[in-house]
Amino acid sequence: MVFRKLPGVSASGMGLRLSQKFVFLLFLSGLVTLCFGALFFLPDSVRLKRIFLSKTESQPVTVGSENDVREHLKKGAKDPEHLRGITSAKGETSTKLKALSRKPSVTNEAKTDKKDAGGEALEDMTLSRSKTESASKDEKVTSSSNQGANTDTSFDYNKFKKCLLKPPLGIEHGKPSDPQTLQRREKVKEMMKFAWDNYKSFAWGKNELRPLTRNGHIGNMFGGLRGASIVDSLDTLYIMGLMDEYNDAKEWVETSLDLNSNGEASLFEVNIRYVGGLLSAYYLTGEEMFKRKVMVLGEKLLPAFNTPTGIPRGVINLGSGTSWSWGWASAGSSILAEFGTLHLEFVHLSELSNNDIYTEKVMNIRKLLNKIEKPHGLYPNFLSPVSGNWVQHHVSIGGLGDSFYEYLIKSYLMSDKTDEEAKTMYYSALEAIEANLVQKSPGGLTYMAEWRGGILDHKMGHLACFSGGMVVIGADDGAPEKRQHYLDLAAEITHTCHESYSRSATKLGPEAFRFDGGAEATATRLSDRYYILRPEVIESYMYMWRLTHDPKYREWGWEAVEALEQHCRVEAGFSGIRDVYAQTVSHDNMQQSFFLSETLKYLYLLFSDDDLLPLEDWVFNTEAHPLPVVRKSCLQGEGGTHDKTTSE
Ligand code: DMJ
Repeated sequence: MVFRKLPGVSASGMGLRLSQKFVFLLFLSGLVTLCFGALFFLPDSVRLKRIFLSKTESQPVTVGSENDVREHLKKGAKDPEHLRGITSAKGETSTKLKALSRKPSVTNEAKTDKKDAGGEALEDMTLSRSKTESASKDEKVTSSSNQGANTDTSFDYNKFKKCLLKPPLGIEHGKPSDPQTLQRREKVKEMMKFAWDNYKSFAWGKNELRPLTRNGHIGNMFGGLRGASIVDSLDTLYIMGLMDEYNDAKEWVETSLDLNSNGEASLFEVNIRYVGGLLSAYYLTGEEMFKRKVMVLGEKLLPAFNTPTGIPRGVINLGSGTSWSWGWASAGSSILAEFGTLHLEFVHLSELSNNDIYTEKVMNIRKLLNKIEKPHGLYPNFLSPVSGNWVQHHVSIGGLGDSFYEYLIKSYLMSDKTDEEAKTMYYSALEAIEANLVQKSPGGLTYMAEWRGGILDHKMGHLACFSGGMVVIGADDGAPEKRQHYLDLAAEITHTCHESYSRSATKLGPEAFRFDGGAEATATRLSDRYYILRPEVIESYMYMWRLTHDPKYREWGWEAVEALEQHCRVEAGFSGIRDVYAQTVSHDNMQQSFFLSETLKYLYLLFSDDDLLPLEDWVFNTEAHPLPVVRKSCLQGEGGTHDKTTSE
């Protein structure tokens, strides 16, 4: 539009007539309104939108991506398919959570949305404050969102011990009688000591060890909490009888684990590693300090559930209690494997505190998942915590979905087989998985494909290899006529996962392997070739060994030990590798904390007798922290089901 000054006509300083100026201003304000309104329709990943609308509340956001947080952060720029705008791997360059996500103010959202959704948000906020004094100044709950969960810490540990069927550490700490197995077990113990000693020397108090550069890594998954490797190692050190190391770890937790952090944490990661690690340490040792710590931490996680549906968001600020969804998660959604992997720990938080709030939180998730319509009986990976609806139809037994299924069967087992709802949900989910995802390759390998709105992606992630173990621990409790079928399925999946290891040059398995374009259990993409000391394949060997005693599982476990020693052991610890198919490996400079809590623990159990943490009494959380079966009637009654034929 061109404005010209007309002779003899009064005009403004800009040379416009009043009416022209008015029309121009009208046009301008219309344009501004239009642009601002358009912001609401932009995907949440658009930076402009985050700048202008960063504090907006209940509007679902739209950010496309797949795979779980761990996977996103790990894959980082390596794999564009998995990533929109996230640049680092867990254990590699740090990623700023703020850049990934938006932060709705939970408090306001809870207030505004409760009526519509019938959620529990407001109830949470009106709970009385904690009656329990914190154990130390470190443990003072400073969060404004303190919801008064710590009500009663008078859990009777002695009674709990009497309700176990067997001594946790067996007759002789599970020492195998066969000399070769014993020697192998000793080797695993030496690996643990080596990994621990190096962590202690170079990264003490940090979250993980960087073994090449000999320093510590903090990362951004734990909201400012430190010592992830220490908390993750407590039970492994204890069951291996590494008592000096265990005592160092315990002392650090007591004196230096500061729970008053104010950072942004993954609810899932803090739960499985810190809550799980502290719970196990308490149940195994009876040290009250672990219980006090875990109660304080558990309470700090509660505000994440203050959403219209009660489905927690993925990220929580441990100080303020503010929570929000991962920036990469589709449409502000929560992730199935994250909100579906809280049940075991939260039930135990209720047990220890005598406060049902934790159980209520996870039962509410269960209720919603049970009720919601499922495409072909399958559970998609993304769910809106605002509407309670699925956001995308991507189903996977690997990243994003995995431990949700694991926690269904384990909830049943941990309830002393009383949680019928979990049982029904697990076996129906497994039926749907078998009907839609389980495939046989041309070469005869059974695998679990991924499902995208009805279309199969013939890929199996390393993470999905836990499912051999999951299927075998549930084999006995399904329909009797299916028992053998489940045993066979578990064996076939474990065999496929072993193939993914044995077909590589290093005899370690890639992050993901495919069954298309001529591939059979091998990675076809460069970005899928790495191995980060993951436990899932070894986890399945351990369960398969316990439930079948087929010696091949111990042999396969030993192959993994040799490969780890040859390719992952470096001068100052263990490191992941970038390409399992390369003859000469390149290390990623990260000793993951789950290597100490899971990989080495499962190997140690594989070479131990079955009475070390007997499966009748213990269920492992998804980070391999053992949690006891809850025998309600025994705990509430006289107690005492202890098998007297065995000794402590
Ligand atoms: C662990 O942190 C847990 O096992 C989790 O469930 C997924 N995988 C990593 C290790 O691979």
